[in-house]
Amino acid sequence: MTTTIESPVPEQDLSGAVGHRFIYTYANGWQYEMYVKNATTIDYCIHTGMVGGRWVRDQEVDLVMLTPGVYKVSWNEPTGTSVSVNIVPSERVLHGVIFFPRWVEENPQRTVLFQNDHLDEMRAFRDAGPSYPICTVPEFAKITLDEYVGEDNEEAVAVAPAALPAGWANRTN
Ligand code: FER
Repeated sequence: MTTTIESPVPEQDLSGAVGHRFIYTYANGWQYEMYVKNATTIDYCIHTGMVGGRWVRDQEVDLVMLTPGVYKVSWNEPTGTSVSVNIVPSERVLHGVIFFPRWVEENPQRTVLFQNDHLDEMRAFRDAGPSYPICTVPEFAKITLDEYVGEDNEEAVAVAPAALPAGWANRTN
């Protein structure tokens, strides 16, 4: 169905994203893993890069289908970092834009932890700043794994990246 001014939202089918685990490597070498837990929630872990070792469960996100097979996931972290990721699983293409506040760019290691156990601490860092200038990181990534593990699977992202079995992130399909 075509969209109109009055009805600009395409009919939504999130089935190519919800319940999927994506492992991908950005052009700058950073390797990430995102589990789309349901239509409003992701769990993720960061294998390598500026904040490699960081992991997060139950991050609320906005997830939409732009056109069949093309998804967009956007959210704001308790740290103040904002992220928007476009995912095209059939092409194994992903594009992410990360907007880091200044304090994360200056001290990335402060965010390398299991964030769920440090939410108040992250909000305190966010509020202390500095926020600006924002460090914008726009990068394409190659999706190396797209694995359906089911919706609301609490086992999908359940341990620190360092505790995963050897070779976990290098599985491809
Ligand atoms: C991603 C890019 C950035 C992603 C998560 C982040 C799960 C999170 C960054 C941060 O909070 O440090 O593709 O996917």
